[in-house]
Amino acid sequence: MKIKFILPSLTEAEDSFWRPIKYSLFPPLGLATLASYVSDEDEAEIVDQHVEKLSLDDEPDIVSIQVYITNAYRAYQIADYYRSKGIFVVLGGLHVTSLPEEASQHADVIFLGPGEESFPRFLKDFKKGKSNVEKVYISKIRSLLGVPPIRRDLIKRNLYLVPNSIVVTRGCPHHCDFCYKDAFFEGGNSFYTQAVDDSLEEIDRLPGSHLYFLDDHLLGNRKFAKDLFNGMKGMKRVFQGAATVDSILNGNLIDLAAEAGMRSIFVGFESITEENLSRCNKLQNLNKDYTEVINKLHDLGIMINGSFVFGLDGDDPNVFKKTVEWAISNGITTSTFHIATPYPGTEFYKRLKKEERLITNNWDLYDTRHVTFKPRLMTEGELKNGYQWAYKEFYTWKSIAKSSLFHGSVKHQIKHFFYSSGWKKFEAFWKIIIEMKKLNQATPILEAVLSKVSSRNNKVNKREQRVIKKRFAQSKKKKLTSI
Ligand code: B12
Ligand code: SF4
Repeated sequence: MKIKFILPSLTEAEDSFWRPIKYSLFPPLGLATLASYVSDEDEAEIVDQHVEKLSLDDEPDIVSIQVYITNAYRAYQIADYYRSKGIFVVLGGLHVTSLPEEASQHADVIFLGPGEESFPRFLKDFKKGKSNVEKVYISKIRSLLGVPPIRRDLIKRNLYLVPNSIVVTRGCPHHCDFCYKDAFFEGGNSFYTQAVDDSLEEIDRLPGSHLYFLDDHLLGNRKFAKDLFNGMKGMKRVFQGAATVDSILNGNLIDLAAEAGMRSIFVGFESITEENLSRCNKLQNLNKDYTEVINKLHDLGIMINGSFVFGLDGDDPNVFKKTVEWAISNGITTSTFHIATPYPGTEFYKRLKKEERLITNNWDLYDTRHVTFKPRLMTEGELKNGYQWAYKEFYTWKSIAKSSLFHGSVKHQIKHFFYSSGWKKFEAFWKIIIEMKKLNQATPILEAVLSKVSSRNNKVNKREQRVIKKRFAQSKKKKLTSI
């Protein structure tokens, strides 16, 4: 029996916003996880349409497709095509879980929630004969204990800049109202981890030194994270990951992460206005001193990728300038800006729907680059233009240089400059490497940029710190009424 796993590319792959490098970063770990349940006598193949051509003239026994909101229409087209040839098609992933009725029109079977328990259950039923197969498989048991190692042998490493991406947890302990996670993990445990020893073994199996943890919140379970980082000491790894503001401030976990090799971190600041944070239930950021977070990370030589959302109900047209200035003046290395996007299934979506503020249900536009609802304190045009301006402004050479100079040590300044400009300013270079299918040969450059900087040299001067702290306190305290 042959099972073909497909990650369809998002619709944007054909328009002018397409950035090949962004979609050549990570291999499809979800599908490689599912493939680990395919028995030795059966054949499995993974095709990631973002980085390779998808041929449709084959006849596998099962086609298994991962559906995100932004690739949903393409996923349905592929599914419809295979089904028209009489091939058995199964669909799963975040969008299927959010909108099962929509997805089920394009599939023989759909899966709701994570697949570690439901997918092997389905394979067993399928082997007994198609009549034994259910229409909908709902994830019942949520655990990563005893799961087989993911099928990295099916990943074409040369097509990715970060072939060593890894996930050692699922979900997150928090409940932000715009996030996919509560809807996806509904009806069961929504945050759980691997056994530390399994994670360490998985890390050991990965060649090279660079790792990227794709976990929503790597510091979310403190005991697990502590044991993981202690176990990683001496493994000579450099790594990137994500964590929340409160977990960075709380205790010395982040110091342990740095000792284990953490060199860059994705932090969901989301908004510099308290009002917004409390409205979207981002309680883990409320009343937290962002400047302290930044200083702590920079002192440890950890670069920051700050995530910011625009268009929340407390945002007026001043939000773009304020946020960009804040990010630059705090030495944030890279910023990911998003237009607030109400994913179906989230509390945010339900609220906007009730308030009749949704303006489209074209899922292609739910990519955090388009406006899909009526903002409260600005027009749709102001939101879209402000978002585009923010990206442009943050990544001008002048801004990159200014932000780099925030750091006390020359080495950190240089690293910041190369990391930030490499990400946004060398599109042509990346395109050539991608076309040559040699992307993994650029990974050592990334490893060099992520090399350690000494914390002793990395302190910004005291006066500068005081100014930043004061400026931020003023902007964060601003109430909605006074904006
Ligand atoms: C890595 C990542 C990316 C990578 C994608 C790399 C890749 N090749 O997959 C990049 C950087 C390209 C990316 C881009 C974007 N991303 Co992204 N990304 C993620 C991230 C951080 C991790 C994904 C991951 O590997 N998870 C770990 C694996 C093990 O889990 P999984 O993939 O979900 O698979 C499991 C289940 O879903 C299920 N499953 C999945 N498919 C199937 C199929 C079948 C048949 C079955 C049985 C089960 C099943 O079983 C798997 C095992 O449990 C997630 C956040 C997250 N935690 O999921 C966001 C996330 C998926 N991204 C998101 C978004 C919005 C985007 C962008 C639109 C953002 C943007 N503005 O550009 C783009 C568009 C992506 C696209 N292709 O459409 C949202 C999706 C929201 C939604 N409702 O769909 C998420 C959830 C982030 C968030 N919190 O909002 N992303
Ligand atoms: S902290 Fe991040 S992953 Fe966790 S619920 Fe909030 S947005 Fe989602």
